[in-house]
Amino acid sequence: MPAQTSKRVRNTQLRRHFLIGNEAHVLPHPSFPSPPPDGHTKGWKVYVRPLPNGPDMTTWLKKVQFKLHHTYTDASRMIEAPGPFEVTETGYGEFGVEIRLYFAPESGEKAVYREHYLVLAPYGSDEQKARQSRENAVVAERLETIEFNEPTLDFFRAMTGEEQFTWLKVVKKGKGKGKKAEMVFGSEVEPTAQLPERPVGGLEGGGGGLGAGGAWSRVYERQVVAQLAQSGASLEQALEHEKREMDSRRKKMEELGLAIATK
Ligand code: SLL
Repeated sequence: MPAQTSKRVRNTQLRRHFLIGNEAHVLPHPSFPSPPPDGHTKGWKVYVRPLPNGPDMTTWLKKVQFKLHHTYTDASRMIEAPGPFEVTETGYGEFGVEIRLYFAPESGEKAVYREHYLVLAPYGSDEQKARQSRENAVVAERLETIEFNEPTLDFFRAMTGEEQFTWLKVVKKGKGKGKKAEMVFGSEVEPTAQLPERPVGGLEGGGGGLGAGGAWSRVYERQVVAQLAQSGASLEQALEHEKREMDSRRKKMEELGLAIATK
């Protein structure tokens, strides 16, 4: 474990949401070399990404190792901050990408492991599949959460600081002579470390995934969870969702003053 640089903040938990996923396209595709390598039918990108409008990921995430299928040369790919934390490749088959997340040294936390099974073929309902084929784009991503329990003081300071949102700011030109340019948030939506309750911006139809310019929300999260469950890609996600649903149902019942006998 990396050296711990400051004492820990008791009874405190820091949480960050982020995305792990992949996009995939049938070759030939403008983002990939043509002609493709022999036998390669798909171009794809696997990634670890911040939520749109979320705090800077590199406050806590310093490098990401993506371990590809052994049929790839240099199967182990290390991506250092500032990223983007992604690997772009071509190939013919799906496999589980092993992902290791390495944290900021001041966190005193050791690396954690995640897996993302590449999804290269259209999935979901018939309409969703048709849309993915029509647009030649499959996106399979999920919301991930990382928790830091009793963080070190240094890490706590970094994770609660304003600077994490600087990356969302854009330069706004001052109006009139002599007026200074200032840094403002580029979006109409306040930046937040929480999940937005509703989609931010457009989100037409399902199945296409979030994409680069999209937005995340609890509403969308539920759509994705349903999709994943349907495609059988992640039973665990569905269970998580169910658990949250159960908790909120329980809360509602409690609010209604109903006694629940559980143990
Ligand atoms: C499958 N069990 O057959 C999987 C294996 C392997 C993917 C998938 C190789 C790329 C290369 C490639 O696409 N490997 O030749 O560099 O579906």
